[in-house]
Amino acid sequence: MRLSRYFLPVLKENPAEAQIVSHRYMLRAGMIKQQAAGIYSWLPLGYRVLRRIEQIVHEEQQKAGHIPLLMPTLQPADLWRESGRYDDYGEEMLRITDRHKRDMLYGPTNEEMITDIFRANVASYKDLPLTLYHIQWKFRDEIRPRFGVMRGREFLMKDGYNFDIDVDSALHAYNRHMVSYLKTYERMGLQAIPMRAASGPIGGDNTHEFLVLASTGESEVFYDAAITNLKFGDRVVDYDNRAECAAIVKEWTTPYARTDETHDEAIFNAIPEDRRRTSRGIEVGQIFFFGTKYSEPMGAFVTNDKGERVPVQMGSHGIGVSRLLGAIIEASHDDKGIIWPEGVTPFPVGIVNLKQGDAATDAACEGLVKALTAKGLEPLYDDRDERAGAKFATMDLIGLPWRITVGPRGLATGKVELTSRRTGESEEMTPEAAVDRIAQIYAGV
Ligand code: P5A
Repeated sequence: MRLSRYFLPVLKENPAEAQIVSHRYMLRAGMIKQQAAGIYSWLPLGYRVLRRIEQIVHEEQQKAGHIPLLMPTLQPADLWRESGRYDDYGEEMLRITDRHKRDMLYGPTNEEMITDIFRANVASYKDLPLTLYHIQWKFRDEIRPRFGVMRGREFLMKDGYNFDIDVDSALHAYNRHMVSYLKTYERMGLQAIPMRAASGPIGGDNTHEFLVLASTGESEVFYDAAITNLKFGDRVVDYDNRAECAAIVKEWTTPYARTDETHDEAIFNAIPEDRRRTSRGIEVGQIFFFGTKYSEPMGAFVTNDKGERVPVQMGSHGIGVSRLLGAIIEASHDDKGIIWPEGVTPFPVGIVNLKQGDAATDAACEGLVKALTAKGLEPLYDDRDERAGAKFATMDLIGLPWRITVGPRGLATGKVELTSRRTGESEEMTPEAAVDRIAQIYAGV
């Protein structure tokens, strides 16, 4: 992509309304534009990152055997009357009346709708286990939307729902979700710690939140420092293997880690003092097991192997897809801008032409664009007629993890410069070597 033809409306000044760094950088880097309190347009650069995050979520969900579908954003109120949540949900629910005076709502979550889909189509244990999920916009009329996409009113969520014949199978689905989430967040360059939490309006007793440690997080968290040493790495998981999934869950849930809602001072104080940590965290996901809370009142029953009709056991599992952009930036930035992890970067590499209009530098840049694109690594090429300083500042702000700088001085000896955004270290090499290095870096992502 040529920057001269792209739409990247960067801001020079710090927007006054942004209180935290991720919000500030998302506005300055031209990723989002606020349209109303807590409601944003996703400009091209932000949209690219959002799509990358979605793609990782899809890949990891499907590896776990979960099936994508798409439900609408608008829902009939009657479904929520069946579960009893229409009145309970309160002012966070955006209620709408259509032209026929039917009560509708903009879905804050989809437990009722998915239960309706299930009951209309599944009647036997033979069709279980089943986990369906979608990535769809939600609306919660938060009283204090703030911090940009972190606490929006309209936000993108991955929400998945498991249907199982008995409690053990449903707990396996819970474990499968925890395992797949650990892998998902690691691929985004994040450490998200599962913590015992409270279930709120979704229900059930068994629930974990996934928290990214950050001083700007809205939750207070307490944990044993030992948990921060755990890495998922490149384990290949057999998601049908209950013992294997349970063992991974045990590994991550044995060290103490809880939000303030479930924090227990006595257990916490039993951890050796040098490992006790109190911090703030950003909630990037939550998983729930709630059994028959929806299936029972909504009549989602199946016949079991004894021919009896039993309510299906359920859980639901969410990832804050749009919130993740903010969380990743909070966890990965410096005073010049964002530093995208390779897994989610909008472009794998930027190319800076130091002498636009010079035949040799232009040709070298075009050559790099071609070679990288041929390897599926579309670069962002800054071909604007701008000073080098301004080009570097833009690249630093938008945070591409790698930059190739092309100038007449280097080209005189056949070299370009490859720079890491994270370390700031640069290395001179031939354009071919730079392309190979970038390809090598992204081969493992
Ligand atoms: C699980 C999936 C649920 O809604 N029902 C379906 C369950 N869980 S949750 O914890 O309430 O939400 C899941 C994740 O969505 C993100 N999130 C938000 N992101 C941005 N702005 C908001 N206002 C907002 N509210 C929730 C969080 O990451 C949360 O973990």
